[in-house]
Amino acid sequence: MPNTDSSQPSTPGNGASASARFAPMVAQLSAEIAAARNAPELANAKARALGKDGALTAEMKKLGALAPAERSAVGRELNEAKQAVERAVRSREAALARAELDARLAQEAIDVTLPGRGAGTGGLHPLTLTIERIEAIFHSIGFDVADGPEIEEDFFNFTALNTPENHPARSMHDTFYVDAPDGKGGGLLLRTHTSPVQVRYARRHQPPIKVIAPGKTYRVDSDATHSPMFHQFEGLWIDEDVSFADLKSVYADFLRRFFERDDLDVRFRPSYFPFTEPSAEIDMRFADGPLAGRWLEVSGSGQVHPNVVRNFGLDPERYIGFAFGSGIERLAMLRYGVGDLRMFYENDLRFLQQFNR
Ligand code: 2U9
Repeated sequence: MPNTDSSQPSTPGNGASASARFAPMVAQLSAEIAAARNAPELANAKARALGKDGALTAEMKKLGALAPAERSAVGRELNEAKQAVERAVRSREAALARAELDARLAQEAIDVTLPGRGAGTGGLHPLTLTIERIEAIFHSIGFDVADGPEIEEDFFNFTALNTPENHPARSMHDTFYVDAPDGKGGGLLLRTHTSPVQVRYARRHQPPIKVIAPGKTYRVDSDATHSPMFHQFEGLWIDEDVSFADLKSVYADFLRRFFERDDLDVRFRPSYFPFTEPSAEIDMRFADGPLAGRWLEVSGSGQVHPNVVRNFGLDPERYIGFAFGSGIERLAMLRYGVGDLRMFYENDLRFLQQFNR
């Protein structure tokens, strides 16, 4: 194989046509030009031959001192020498450019035989998967799914839920308030629960009312088990003759289907919420597995307070309501065995991809 690496210096090829008088000089200059390894070296070699202080330029300057007859002969030979050197420069320029292109092509080569990277279709977030699962279960037993604004009016978030201004329970629901352009509060805030969705829904529908409201909620709270933005779903069931027994069977059935297991006990523990009376925490307990035997708090619940039923425009003497509220992150952590709530919000693909296989 001949050496085709044109970035390497080569022997001068075309100085030979210059006449004998300047042949050694042309050979020397052409060799320097051919030895240039890059553009700056080539520019230097060219300057040494043809520049202001170059070797051939010096010969040109000597022409004036010659006799007229000799001057034209030497001048012609000098011209030929100059052209020979210029050809050497152009030839080296072309070789360097070709070498640079070859190097780039080699470096940027694409191996078209490699397998493709795939379409990268993405997948649903584990909290979205959990919400879809909750919706499907409640939908299958006749519950409607509702949503509403995350920026709420004070009335729907608090007052309609039996939590008037200055009620001590408001301090447990500290949230983010929206400034109106006029500098006044405007009465808008980030909702602290999805209950306002059900208030809006109940004011537009007639009993029997069976609805769940999943979505984002906000509180001033941030640690390993609390995030200022989190998700919850709440359920509301209003009719003339529902009872705590109905609430318990619906919620226990939900838990068994959500966790896909039957070895699950449910208990109600007395509690307090301003919008329900009486109120209860719902605890559950697995018989088997790593969490076996431990009571785990999974929801709040209660009979909807008569004042709240009245705020729906309904007569609390005729209608009775039951409600529950559960944190979606908490249920997802228990179902998937996730130890830290913050993993849901960090967008680490190594975590997220595990839910879409
Ligand atoms: C209406 C009336 C009453 C919903 C309820 C709870 C109890 C409750 C918390 C559980 C964990 C919120 O995500 S959490 O921090 N919720 O304890 N929620 S009763 O009661 C309602 C809802 C709507 C109209």
